[in-house]
Amino acid sequence: MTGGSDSISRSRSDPAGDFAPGQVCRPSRPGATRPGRDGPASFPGIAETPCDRAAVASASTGRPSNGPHALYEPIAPDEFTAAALETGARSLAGIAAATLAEEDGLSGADLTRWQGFLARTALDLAASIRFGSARSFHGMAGWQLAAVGDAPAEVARLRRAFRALAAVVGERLPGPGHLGAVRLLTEAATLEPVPATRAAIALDPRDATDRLALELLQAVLEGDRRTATQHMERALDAGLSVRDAYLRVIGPALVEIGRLWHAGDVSIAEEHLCTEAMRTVLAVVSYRAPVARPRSITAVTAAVAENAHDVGIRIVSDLLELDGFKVIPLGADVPATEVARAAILFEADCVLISAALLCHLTAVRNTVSVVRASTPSTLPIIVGGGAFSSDPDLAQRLGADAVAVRAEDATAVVLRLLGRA
Ligand code: B12
Repeated sequence: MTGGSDSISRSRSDPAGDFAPGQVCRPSRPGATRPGRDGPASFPGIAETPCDRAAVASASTGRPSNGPHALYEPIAPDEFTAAALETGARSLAGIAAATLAEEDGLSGADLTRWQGFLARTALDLAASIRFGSARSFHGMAGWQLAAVGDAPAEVARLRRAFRALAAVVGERLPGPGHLGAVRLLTEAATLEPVPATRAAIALDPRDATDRLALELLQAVLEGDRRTATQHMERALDAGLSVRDAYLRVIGPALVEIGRLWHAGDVSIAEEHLCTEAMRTVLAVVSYRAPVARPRSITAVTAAVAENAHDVGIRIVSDLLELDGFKVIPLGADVPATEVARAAILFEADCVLISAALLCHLTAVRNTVSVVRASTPSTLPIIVGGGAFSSDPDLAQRLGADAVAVRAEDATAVVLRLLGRA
């Protein structure tokens, strides 16, 4: 996170019960009027531009799926440089952050935050270089730039941060491979934020499902899970399909909270609160799911080791169940050997693995290889999640049979691989 802030800028109440466009469709920055406290009732952080639904559909991760990075040269896979970057991530980040601190007068918590951000950037860079995917790194950097895109000073600081890391990597990393790392970082510093991104991931209160997502967010940010679940139950009673509840309400609501978090409009605690409350809403939705005609296909699903993001794969699991699969959901941070063990124990017909960040890709490769080594060679392994959004070709390089970035594509991909399409 570059924008982590402890400012609280969400609405405490919405007496008018209204998210009127224009009135509430605006980003809230720290220091701006606080709705519900010292200003008109509104939900913060909603972009002025109505969202582009097609873009939302294609960028379900909330990250840019294409962009200027397409202009740059590919990079060759380089294990040596990747390992050196991983080993040195914290110290390289420390030195780069010190340079940034000097240039920008940073100290205390700000400095620590940038140090953490740069260490994660070094790990993401390591994964991009290990698997030869310049597109992934540029996609991640483009998303970072876009997420602070309405704050020019933050964009400029982010560029300086990428340059500072490039300089340290150039000086300290051994071997000729460091030139590739320096190049990717330097290119990242020159990327333009993808202007559509902020609008594309924002919710439009004029759209019925977006509005429901806003109502849920409003309720959970007020610490009111009961109201959130009641909103959802009412919408389901009124005809909202379970599939749309997952894909058009809960998923976008979480992506929106990520955007607000990234922009510094909600705190980490508020994001945690929101994710936690959404689990309750998810439980209500899955309870309301119609029983599907069984297909006799068993799927083991898991977020790879060190991936704490399990809501995406939970949605994938629930959608597979809606489509008649028997699902064995293993949740977050699952060691490779345990994925393999579950695949054997439950006689899985397919395994679906989720990775949110680039630094999870090595664990994906490891999981694929452990599962392959202990299950029939015909068992399809499908990967997906945010880590693949900029470069779907990565799936093949990691040994998987297919990638499906969006949850709604999982069923079709599995059926195709099993020859049952
Ligand atoms: C909630 C959240 C967390 C929670 C996760 C809680 C939980 N139990 O899930 C916590 C607080 C733990 C967390 C931690 C971190 N997070 Co986080 N997190 C988020 C947030 C806000 C929402 C994630 C989410 O649930 N999204 C909604 C779901 C529905 O989307 P999804 O996961 O992408 O899944 C969809 C598709 O990708 C797809 N899919 C997913 N998996 C699979 C698998 C298959 C097989 C298929 C077919 C499809 C598929 O289906 C889903 C539905 O469409 C996102 C913001 C965002 N834009 O998503 C950031 C985000 C993903 N996190 C981010 C970061 C940086 C982190 C941390 C590194 C932060 C830190 N300082 O420590 C850590 C890393 C932790 C770790 N080791 O994994 C960044 C990643 C940026 C990047 N580099 O690309 C994001 C984008 C936020 C941001 N603004 O920068 N995070």
